[in-house]
Amino acid sequence: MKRVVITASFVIAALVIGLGVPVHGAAATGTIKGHVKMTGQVPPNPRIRMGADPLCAIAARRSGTQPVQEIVVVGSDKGLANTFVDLAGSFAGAPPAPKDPVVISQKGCIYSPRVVGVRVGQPLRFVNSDTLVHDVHAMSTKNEFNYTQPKSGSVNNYTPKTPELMLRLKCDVHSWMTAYVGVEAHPYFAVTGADGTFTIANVPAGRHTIRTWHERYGSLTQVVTVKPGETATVDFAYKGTEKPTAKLATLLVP
Ligand SMILES: [Cu+2]
Repeated sequence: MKRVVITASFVIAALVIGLGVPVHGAAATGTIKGHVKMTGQVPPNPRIRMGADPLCAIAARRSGTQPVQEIVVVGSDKGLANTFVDLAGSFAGAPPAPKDPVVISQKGCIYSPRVVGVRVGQPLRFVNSDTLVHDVHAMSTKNEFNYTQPKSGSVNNYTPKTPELMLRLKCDVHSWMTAYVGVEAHPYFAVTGADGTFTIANVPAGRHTIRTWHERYGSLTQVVTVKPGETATVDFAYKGTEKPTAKLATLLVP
């Protein structure tokens, strides 16, 4: 009799576990596509004066264009580039962080990309592509590092330990150099491209809070419902009159 009870318990346990596993794994996720727009007047970006380091000034002259702080970059159809987009909340079943590093280069004394996302546990790689010294410094108490990169080809890796929105980088040699890194515990994030569009794939089906972050205009939030195997569309619009929050003000470049 005892054996029968134990066997029955196993069967019930197996059924319960089985019910928790999606039958059609791929179909239990969907895609979010969106467009971030700047509907107001587009302000000019500040020019970067690189005279403090003649080697940077020479590199900039060689590039043939006057370098600017690419704070508000608007493409066709008023799409706002360099906007970080992510889902709020935690996702226990998310796939593990990729092993491939997210690379931030320093070329012509400018960080590229300016806005990027990385997973906790995924390497962030800094590469010096200039023939002069840079110093990558995290303005952070959650993910602290400071790497002096003395020459062309210098490489350092840092693996973030804690989620952080947003981690600001600055160069201790060149005050104008700025980049922002969204450090995420899950993979559901993106950065808008030159046309302001973004795609977040393989999102678990359900209702999610989706939010944006822009270095000048701050955050916008919406709720989106993702259906299995379908694409949900979310559009955001900044007016251009948004006041930077206190935290944003401390991040803004001079
Ligand atoms: Cu530098």
